[in-house]
Amino acid sequence: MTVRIGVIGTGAIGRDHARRINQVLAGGKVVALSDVNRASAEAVKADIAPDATVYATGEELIAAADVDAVLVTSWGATHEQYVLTAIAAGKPCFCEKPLATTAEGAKRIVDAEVAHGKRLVQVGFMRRYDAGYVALKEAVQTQTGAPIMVHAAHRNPTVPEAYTTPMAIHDTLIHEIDVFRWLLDDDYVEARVTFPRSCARTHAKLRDPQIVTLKTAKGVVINTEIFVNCHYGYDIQCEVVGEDGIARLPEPMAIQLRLGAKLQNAILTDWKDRFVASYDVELQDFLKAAANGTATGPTSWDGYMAAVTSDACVVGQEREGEAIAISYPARPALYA
Ligand code: NAI
Ligand code: NAD
Ligand code: ISE
Repeated sequence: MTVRIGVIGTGAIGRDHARRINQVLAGGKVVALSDVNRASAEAVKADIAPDATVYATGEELIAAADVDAVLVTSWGATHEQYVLTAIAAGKPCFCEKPLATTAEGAKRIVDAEVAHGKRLVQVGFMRRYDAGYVALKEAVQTQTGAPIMVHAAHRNPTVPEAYTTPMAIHDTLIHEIDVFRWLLDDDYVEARVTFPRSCARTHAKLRDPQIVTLKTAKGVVINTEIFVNCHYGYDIQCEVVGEDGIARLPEPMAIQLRLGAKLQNAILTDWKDRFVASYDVELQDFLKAAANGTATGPTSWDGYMAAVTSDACVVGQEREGEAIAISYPARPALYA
């Protein structure tokens, strides 16, 4: 079966996901596009999906009879309305992170999916599909002994002026928030934020870098540096310290050069390249489940837990150095 896909939001990642579906993966075809900037949807139609219909609104796209499943890749603040509309239409929906920009919004999605009675939503937490993180989880479960600490870093070379201090959490750290819950099979109880002096390359509305410390229910402490004007590259680091040893996330494959009296490995500069394979695998997983009218992978509940944790971290930014408690309701049976 070919799953007929509608894409809402055809910017950087919407375009890239449309390319994946039409040119890389099996079992799907982009038949519908929508973007508030209609020219962007028209450009994706011209370049990638010539047979697709361009709709004026995401709601019309979701309602279209020939759309079997939906990709929500518009700006974060618009995700909730489209995911709720897709659930109401009973159509599988892949939603880029964040599932919603507030915990209340994410909870409304959880409640709607639970009321529907069957999974329809997959959240775009692609790191769970990264071969490096999968190998790291295996090593943590079988070799290093019970985890005690995690040291991590999420570094972007640069960000635009519109990227402000809370976005370091909602937009960037959210990947670590999700992947460490999954990696450690644990939940968070406390968050704390510390700001070193800001780097020279940042702007007035962004304190960069920041250090976020999360504590889990099992007592693991995770320190993550978020540095989004690090200049030198796109760099994701992670080291898990266990009772018996330490496991480290592998570096992306790179040719080693002996050149000009230096031993060198190139460092990537773009998230699109760093996680290219994971995006392929997550969307292939989505197509497979959508063909059966359901969803798999990261759940609405994972999106909700990420939102609850993000909100606590943002409070932590406002109350530097203070421990902010994280609490959440019981997990519904649908996500057991
Ligand atoms: P973008 O700004 O390049 O693209 C967003 C597009 O959505 C724009 O074309 C915009 O016109 C459109 N749009 C905005 N509101 C809309 C609405 N109500 N209806 C239809 N279209 C709308 O942004 P980008 O970088 O593609 O990010 C999109 C989403 O993807 C965000 O949620 C972001 O967090 C997520 N993302 C995830 C990444 C990952 O590693 N998983 C990487 C980059 C982005
Ligand atoms: P972008 O700005 O390049 O694209 C967003 C697009 O959405 C734009 O074309 C915009 O016109 C459109 N849009 C905005 N509101 C819309 C609406 N209401 N209806 C339809 N279209 C709308 O942004 P992006 O970098 O592609 O990011 C988009 C989403 O993807 C964000 O949620 C972001 O967090 C997520 N993202 C995820 C990753 C990842 O690694 N998983 C990486 C980048 C972005
Ligand atoms: C972007 O939206 C992503 O999701 C990238 O994976 C992340 O590294 C970046 O900081 C975000 O802005």
